[in-house]
Amino acid sequence: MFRKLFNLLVVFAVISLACFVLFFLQSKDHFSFIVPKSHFVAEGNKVFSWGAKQDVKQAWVRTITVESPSNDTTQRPANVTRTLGPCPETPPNLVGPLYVGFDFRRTLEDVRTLFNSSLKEGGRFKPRDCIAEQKVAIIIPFRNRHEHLKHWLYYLHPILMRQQVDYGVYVINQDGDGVFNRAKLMNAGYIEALKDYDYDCFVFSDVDLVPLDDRNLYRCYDNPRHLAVAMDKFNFRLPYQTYFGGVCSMSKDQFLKINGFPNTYWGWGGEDDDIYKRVILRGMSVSRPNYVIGKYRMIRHERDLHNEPNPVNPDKLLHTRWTLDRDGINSLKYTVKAIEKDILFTFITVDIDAPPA
Ligand SMILES: [Mn+2]
Repeated sequence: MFRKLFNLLVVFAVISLACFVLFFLQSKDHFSFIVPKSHFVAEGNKVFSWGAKQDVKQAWVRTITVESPSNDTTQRPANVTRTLGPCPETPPNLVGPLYVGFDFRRTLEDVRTLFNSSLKEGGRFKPRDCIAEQKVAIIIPFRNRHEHLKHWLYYLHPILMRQQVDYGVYVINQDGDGVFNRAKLMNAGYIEALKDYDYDCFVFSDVDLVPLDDRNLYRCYDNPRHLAVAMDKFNFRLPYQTYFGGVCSMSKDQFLKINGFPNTYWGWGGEDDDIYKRVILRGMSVSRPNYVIGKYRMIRHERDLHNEPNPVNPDKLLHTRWTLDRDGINSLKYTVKAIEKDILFTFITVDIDAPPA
């Protein structure tokens, strides 16, 4: 009697063990509970362990070389000119939520090594297997934030590649120690990028903002778009409904419709609200991704030197309606001091005639 029961128990144990093993082998995804999700980094359409640095490096390279596997690259005979079709409406290799951690040991040289083979001088990229609908210039107003730029480049390049964007990265560096002017630098970036390539879409991004979801597409829409809707700094919410700071995109037409950005907001604050007002005053609305896709991580930092909140700026906002037509891209004056082409970005130093700090 006991023997029979024992045998039954053994058989049962073996069967459940087999089921258990089968269940795991069937779906690799179930392993993720063994290592917490946050220890994974999503790259390409695979998920790699963040552990060994060498592995990650290899992974990046592999992801880039297999861009857009939907096209039958293997079937194509060599030395035959390919006729490329338009890129699909939804990029096929997006992975969704991303792990973003800012590893201080990472160097710019590391980042260069990663993307050397996939980028062209000046931080330029084009999808290899299809023709992107838009040509996008990414404009980053900048001064003394090399530490942030390195992280931005590390995260954004692979995201933009997966998004199949035909893009270039322009870092607009304010020359000298005068008062900072974010909006004027972005205006200069618009003009300088157009000297380089026939861009029809512009994404203006702070150097310290990294998206946490690659479905947040860096492209232009029917209306000016605000991309940074859920920053960790603001508890993943909009600080206020009309907030337009951090990252936004505008087509060339939309940008010209609002006469570009104001040149007269020196120091911190106000310029983003002025831009929002320009958009509304010109009869457009603001498009946004949802709170899931629109998540961002901001690199923590101290307030910059010579970029103090300017008490004059809030008052200026009352006059946007009247200043819009004469303060903007049509009144912009600056001097280019240097243009340096890195493999990861184009670095343009401009003198914007800043008042002394
Ligand atoms: Mn910041």
